[in-house]
Amino acid sequence: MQTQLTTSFDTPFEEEVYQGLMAYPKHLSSKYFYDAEGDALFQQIMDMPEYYLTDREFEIFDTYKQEICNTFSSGGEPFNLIELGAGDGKKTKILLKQLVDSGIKFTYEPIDISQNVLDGLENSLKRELPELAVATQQGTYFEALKKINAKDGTRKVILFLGSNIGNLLHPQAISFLKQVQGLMAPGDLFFIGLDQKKHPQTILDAYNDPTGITAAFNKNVLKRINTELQADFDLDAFLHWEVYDPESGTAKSYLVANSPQTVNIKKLGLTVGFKKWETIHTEISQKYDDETVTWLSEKSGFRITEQFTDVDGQFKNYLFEKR
Ligand code: AVJ
Repeated sequence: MQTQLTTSFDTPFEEEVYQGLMAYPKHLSSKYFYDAEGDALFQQIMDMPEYYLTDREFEIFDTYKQEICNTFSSGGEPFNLIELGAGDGKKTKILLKQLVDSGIKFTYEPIDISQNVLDGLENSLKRELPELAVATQQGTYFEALKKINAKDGTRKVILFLGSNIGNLLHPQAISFLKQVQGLMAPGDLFFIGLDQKKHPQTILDAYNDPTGITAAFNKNVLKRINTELQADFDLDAFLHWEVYDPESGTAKSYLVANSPQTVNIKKLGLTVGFKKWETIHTEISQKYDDETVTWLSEKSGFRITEQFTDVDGQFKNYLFEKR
């Protein structure tokens, strides 16, 4: 039973929580995992042995930094290096160092949903690469896109690493890529990292670690609802559950109620009932193959001009150009 007492929302978070918990089946967006605590948990995830994505992309950059940076600096004129969802920049720093060392003129513009993450990144860059020009921007990917000035004459190289686009279903990903494509001028580049289809168990292990870090990360959205919207979710009353469909390449995360319960969300004037085993779908992490990437690129007006992969073909970085 769900009671509605109020319908005015102060923030997109409030509105999305309201819509998601009133829906059947229930859902919440993974973009709300990332507050200071969620950022720290994702940092721990990237350090886990099971979460191979970060290590494989790091390996690709370490192996091909020269080739990658040569493609970015083609012609040698200055450019803006824009990164969507920059995070801690651990992998990007390999490329940044390479570009700085080669004397190429460029400005680094990291964009992230978390101001906390951006502050950390800016500080570490000041220490590690003091000569680098950095301009951070806080916002969602979609907000960030609006801030990228299509008419700015400076050449753009846009980075979208870490398989971050995997949080979007294909139609959303295509619409996003189309928007990026629309902001690009001829000669601009888009460099994207996409996790590849692989042994299903490897994927399940990456999203279902034995220490429970991923579970805590998944439940962080409930924790945020508790603190920011004055709610009383019992975090122990939900299981973290991961499934992977090897046909579609879609990994999905759920929170599953292990007992019947009622949750009050004061800020929304909302009471939400859960039946035993009722689910909240919280995240998708899409896995790709070359056919799918070619299809996505063509659908959104791009052409793949280069690709780089690790020795086992677990992860790939693709260079897209406007068609
Ligand atoms: C940051 C979206 C790439 O989906 O692999 C990690 C987030 N979720 N473990 C991913 C995540 C659970 C991650 N991305």
